[in-house]
Amino acid sequence: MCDKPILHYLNGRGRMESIRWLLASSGVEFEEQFFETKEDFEKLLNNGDLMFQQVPMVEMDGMKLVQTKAIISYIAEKYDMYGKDQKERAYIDMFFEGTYDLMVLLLQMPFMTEPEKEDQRVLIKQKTLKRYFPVYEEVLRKQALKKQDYLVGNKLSLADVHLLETILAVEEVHPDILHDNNFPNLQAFKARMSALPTIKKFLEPGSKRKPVADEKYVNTVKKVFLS
Ligand SMILES: N[C@@H](CCC(=O)N[C@@H](CS)C(=O)NCC(=O)O)C(=O)O
Repeated sequence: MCDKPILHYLNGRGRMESIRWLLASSGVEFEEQFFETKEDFEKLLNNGDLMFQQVPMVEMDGMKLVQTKAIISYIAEKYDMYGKDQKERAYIDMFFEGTYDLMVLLLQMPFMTEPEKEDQRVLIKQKTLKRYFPVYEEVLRKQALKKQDYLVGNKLSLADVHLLETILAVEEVHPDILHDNNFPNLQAFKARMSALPTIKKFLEPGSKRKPVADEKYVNTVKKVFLS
């Protein structure tokens, strides 16, 4: 019997990647069971393991957890990444939802046609610069005045982990976005966060972090879910 969480998904980012980030940042080791074919996915379905016939699914603590945000909340709570009280948790949720909305735009991109991808690139830049990054820059600026390194309280939380994941994902599309647009606090945050031992390890080659979706992955997703 395996005590580590077991993550059931494809061998790619998708909705599972933020769960991988959160576990890894919390210093929690996990196993992964990938499926590559429609038949593999159907096996899980036929076993009745997927409450809504969807993944991600995470086996932990005797449960088969589904629904990404429910899984993330459970893990954040369990590993003390969810603030010290209800108010901190409300802010963590708001910050997380903001970066999650931006991340959805990024996750959609590999599945688009080339002209659609170009439009999406523009949309991501516009939303990043006008809506999302200024919020986090300002929060971090105020936190820095109080000598606090994180978005909420003075402790690493889900909000920080997901912000770093999102910054790195946006940079894959717009590499100079932080530097060219005067986000000094986000730049400092990125450097600090990337140096935390658990995160540093996750960022190193050979970790369970997944690469940006390539054509092979896109085809696998289509084969498994859309054929
Ligand atoms: N609300 C769910 C959505 C999950 C979802 O759409 N999963 C996709 C794969 S990323 C899936 O299982 N699709 C198959 C289907 O919906 O039949 C969540 O956030 O976990």
